[in-house]
Amino acid sequence: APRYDFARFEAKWRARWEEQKIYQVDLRQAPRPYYNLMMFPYPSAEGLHVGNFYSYVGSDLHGRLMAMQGHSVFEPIGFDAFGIHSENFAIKRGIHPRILTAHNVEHFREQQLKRMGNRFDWSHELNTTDPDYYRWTQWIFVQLFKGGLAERKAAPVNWCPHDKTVLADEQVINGHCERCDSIVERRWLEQWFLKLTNYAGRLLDNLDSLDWSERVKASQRNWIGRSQGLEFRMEIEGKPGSYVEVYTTRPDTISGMTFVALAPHHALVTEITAPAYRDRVRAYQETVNSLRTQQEQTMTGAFTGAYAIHPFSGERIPIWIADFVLEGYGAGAVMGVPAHDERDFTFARQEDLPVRVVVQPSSGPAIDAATMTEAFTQAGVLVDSGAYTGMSSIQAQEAISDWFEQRPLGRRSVKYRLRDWLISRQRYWGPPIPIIYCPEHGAVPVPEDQLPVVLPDVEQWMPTGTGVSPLAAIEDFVNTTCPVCGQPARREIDVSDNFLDSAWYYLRYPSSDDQQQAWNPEMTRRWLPVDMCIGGADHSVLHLMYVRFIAMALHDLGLLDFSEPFRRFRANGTITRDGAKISKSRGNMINPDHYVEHLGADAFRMYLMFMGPYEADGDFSDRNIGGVVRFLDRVWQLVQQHRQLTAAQQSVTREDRRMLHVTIKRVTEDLQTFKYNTAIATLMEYLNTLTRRAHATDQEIETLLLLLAPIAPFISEELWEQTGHTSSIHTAPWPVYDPEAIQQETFWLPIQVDGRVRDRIEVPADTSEEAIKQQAIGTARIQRYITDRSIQNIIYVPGRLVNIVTQ
Ligand code: ANZ
Repeated sequence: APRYDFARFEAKWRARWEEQKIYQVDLRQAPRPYYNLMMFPYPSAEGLHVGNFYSYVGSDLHGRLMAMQGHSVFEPIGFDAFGIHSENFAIKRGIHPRILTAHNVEHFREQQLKRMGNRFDWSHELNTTDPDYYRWTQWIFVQLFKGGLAERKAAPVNWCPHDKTVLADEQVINGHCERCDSIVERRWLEQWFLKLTNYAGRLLDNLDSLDWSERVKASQRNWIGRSQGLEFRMEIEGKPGSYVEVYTTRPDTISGMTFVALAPHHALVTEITAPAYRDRVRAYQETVNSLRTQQEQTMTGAFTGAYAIHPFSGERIPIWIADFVLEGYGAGAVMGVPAHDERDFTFARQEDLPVRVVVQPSSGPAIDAATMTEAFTQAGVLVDSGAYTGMSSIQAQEAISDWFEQRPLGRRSVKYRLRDWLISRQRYWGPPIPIIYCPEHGAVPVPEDQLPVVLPDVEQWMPTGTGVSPLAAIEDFVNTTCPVCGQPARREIDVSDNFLDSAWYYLRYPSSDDQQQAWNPEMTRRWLPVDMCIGGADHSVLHLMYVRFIAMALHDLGLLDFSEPFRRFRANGTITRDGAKISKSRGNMINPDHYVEHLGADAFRMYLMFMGPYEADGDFSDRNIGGVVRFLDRVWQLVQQHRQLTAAQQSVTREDRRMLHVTIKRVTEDLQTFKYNTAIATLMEYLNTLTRRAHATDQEIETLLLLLAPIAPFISEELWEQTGHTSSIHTAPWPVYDPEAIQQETFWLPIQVDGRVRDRIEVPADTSEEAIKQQAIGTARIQRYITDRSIQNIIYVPGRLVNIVTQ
């Protein structure tokens, strides 16, 4: 028989599905809404990569299963087409991002997404660069601004001195420019921030009750970085009324403080620096504008000539400025305890500052300041700490915190490492931030009926090299009037971060054709929150944090009923090659189109899902892809042979029936729990079982096709039609197993002694002949008949009877 001609049938079904719109749901009527979301792609690189494919196919398997199980599944897709990814790609090609993006979107949609066999509902396609979309991105910004959640302040940006451009944080790899590897500097600019930190506590606490992959929740907890400590102030020598405030998580180590360090640009620096140190401090502040790389072990700093007064001992403690102290964290200042903090230890050794041990391990050898080579950072027992000597670290932390709170010179406080979200980008390819600056009225949001602020279509779109957005040069754009007073005013020239576009797209899909509002309340009530979102774990902390934050903020502003966007989230594994992440720079790219072209979408889908557990990371190799191709061919052959059979030739045993139902059960449960690889293995075994038999039944063939449908949607659809079905397999109901059929079958056997029935036994269907004979002679009743006779023979007629012949 001829082999399965995937190219012909995949083309046939793509066209048919599109024409019959079988993947479009009527959003207003659908009886059992189920929103199956996948992360929309950046249409930036050469095309979808194998990681996108892997994620999308796995998500589609879920959507298809839910649909066959009776849900009205909405599976939309779109393009996250603004931002640095698209713009950098445009820079590399020297093509205007508008032209290149449109071209890429076309390629992604027609050549890739439509071929992969996902049940996308294209009638709700989104593109974030579409003014109909970013109008609402801007509208959201205005709502946040009005709600006090958008704020403008001076902040450092990453500046690449070689490329002469501002970089997004994601483009700074260990302090170096992602593109040219120069050390990134920082520059100060007025920037817009969204107040993510207002939500730190809720973003953290809600995680406990979210049905999300644990690995994502763990990353988010870590990124939010809650810590509990003491904030306290110390007097500055010779400056009554001036204090330096520090934050510590180890108040028990306070007697070991030998210096104080401020962030280099701390507000106190100018005030406290002694005249003799001013030049050196100023020079240091300038050099420190180069960001340190994370691997760098050396730290830099400068002495201010000023001293703080130790709150317990009254000693003079030198105040330094140092680059390891972060500006925006805690109080932007630390008490330096070299003996018990690694960074402080490194800094003290370098600057020759004293090391004073005040915590000793509760068991084992004591620490000696003169010989220690690294800080002792664990809890222990206090020494040389006045009234606190002898306490455990835990006791001392409480007692010392109490001491400060009673004065009051300090308070216990909770800090989060999470920062506010800097959304200003001094770039071209994004939605202009909808703000107008009026000399009289300050920053005024663009009135909502004037949105969108359209991104001007200009020739000079490349980064300018001045650190200022290319939009600054466009007079028509910049010059406007104040919405409040009508006087001349200037527009904001920065665009917003690409992550803002993707922080709300899921809200827009169901309402994609609504021109009046960002999301239609009725659609939103019916379809949201998203039932299942599946995507890469690499988005654990940026995208997936922002999406939660925006939902919470919109909820608090009264614009959404819910505050968590996704009921469930599952992270698919990351595909690697020889353990390394796949990337263009490593030259280990895998071209999914090649496989689709040569082996078919079904085979590639099935192979990707067969490689390993869907949620686990794993290496890609196409070594075993031939096995999947052969499997599909054998399914094809089996069905071709089956079509020759007459109904009379079909028969099943109890065991055949049991296998059928066991297969349904296993495949269903594995698909539901994302064990796609074992579901496929079960189907492979089942195919072997069927091919070994002379004749499979219609029901067995149908079930095989139904179970295969989510994984290999094309071949299953074609064979479904060939076996006489007139409507799509993808709208057919999912098979349900019969719990009774999967029980091990048993049967009753009459036992004769010399041809007369004397007893009956119940035995499992697969019991061996020997075991049956043993059981037959062992029953109490049979024993009575045979005790005084000798057994000449035991005859077993399979499934019918046992006859014991005596002498
Ligand atoms: C003194 C001390 C002694 C500290 C000791 C630790 C161990 P987390 O857990 O991350 O919150 N710190 C405080 N503010 C800082 C800033 N702006 N930049 C850099 N480091 C800062 O860490 C809190 C600890 O980090 C604080 O506790 C402080 O050092 C440091 F044996 O204070 B500790």
